[in-house]
Amino acid sequence: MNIAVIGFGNAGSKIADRLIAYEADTQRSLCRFALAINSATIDLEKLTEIPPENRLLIGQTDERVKGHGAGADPEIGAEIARQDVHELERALDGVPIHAVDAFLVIAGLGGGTGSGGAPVLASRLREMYEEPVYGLAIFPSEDEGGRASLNAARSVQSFTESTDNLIAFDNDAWRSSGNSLQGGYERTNEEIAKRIATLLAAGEYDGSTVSETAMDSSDVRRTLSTGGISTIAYAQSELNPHTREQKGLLSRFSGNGRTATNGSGGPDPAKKVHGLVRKAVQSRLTCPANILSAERSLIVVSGPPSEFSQKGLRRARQWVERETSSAEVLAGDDPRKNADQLSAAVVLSNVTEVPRIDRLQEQAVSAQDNIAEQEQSREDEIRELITDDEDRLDPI
Ligand SMILES: Nc1nc2c(ncn2[C@@H]2O[C@H](COP(=O)(O)OP(=O)(O)OP(=O)(O)O)[C@@H](O)[C@H]2O)c(=O)[nH]1
Ligand SMILES: [Mg+2]
Repeated sequence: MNIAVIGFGNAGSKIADRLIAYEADTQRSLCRFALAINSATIDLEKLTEIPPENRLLIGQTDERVKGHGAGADPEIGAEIARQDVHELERALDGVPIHAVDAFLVIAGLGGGTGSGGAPVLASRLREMYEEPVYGLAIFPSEDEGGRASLNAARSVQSFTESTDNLIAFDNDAWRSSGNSLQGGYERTNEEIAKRIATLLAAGEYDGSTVSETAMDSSDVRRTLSTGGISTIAYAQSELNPHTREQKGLLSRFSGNGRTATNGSGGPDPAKKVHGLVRKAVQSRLTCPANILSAERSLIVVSGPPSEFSQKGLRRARQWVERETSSAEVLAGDDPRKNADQLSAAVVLSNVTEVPRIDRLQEQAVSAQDNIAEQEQSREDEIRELITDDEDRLDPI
């Protein structure tokens, strides 16, 4: 499908930027419009793909913000989104709505601007347009502390209600050890972009011969129309590693590099497709969840048509149906003649057992209690400090 992507806050904008880069790298056609919204000037300047005229700074006239962010306060994030709603609407004037099948609003939920603002924007989009509005929510990792959990647990309520489907990504499950946070995020954002692009770009062909089991973007819409929260499984396999290793550079010039797989003792294509889908579902999901709780699922197998197998796809579909006990599992191919990988994305839609959300809520409740307690005791301490011991003095 073709989408209008909107990144809200710093994480949201960076991931939208990365998605556009990934789309270009893999010659997909996905984002027909991109917008980055933030309350921090400096973060907007760092983007590389979204053009400057599509970067919107909000909250400039708000005393508490003034170009420096919402300070991890989602109330401020929501307020400035409401205050600047006309600027938001004006920025959306550029959306080529006839060419767009859906909106995707992306935000990290641990801070203020994205967690507060993204649900406000999503609600407005649903009022303004007929097209579905999907969200991509990034949960903070546990070591970011109570305030981030509190923001996320509150935001996930309004973000789920304001979207047609909220795709979840848990930073906690994807934390990389031993690397700088920034380096870690770059890799993580690439992984997010891969999964979103493989899933949502299905149905927009690059001119390859259309396979018989080609995915239609209406299948993606149908699967995501459940509402609730979704998670994405993904796996990829490089094409012809065997042939490449053996022939090295020569294969590039002999012209038979890629097509050699099937005829030259490579794995049976049906097995390969089926195996890849299994591997996807058994590896790390964007947000860990009990796959048995999914309402609907959809499998996209993306790569050169020569690697596809109807039999493999059918078996994979049956396997996912059994594993997830989803009432409905759709499956299709996404032909990309120039791809150097075969990849599979499986979206598990409306999963209702997501341990990370329960944990976020627990942390949020205790953070909220702590914050209230600390505020009270600080007030008491200030009063004690500025009043004399036996209360003999009066303030002026
Ligand atoms: N995956 C990923 N997560 C990120 C990235 N940057 C930040 N985060 C997460 O997103 C959350 C929100 O951070 P930001 O997006 O910087 O916050 P903001 O929406 O700009 O809000 P304020 O800075 O408070 O105005 C953090 O708590 C992190 O969990 C990123 O590049 N990738
Ligand atoms: Mg920020």
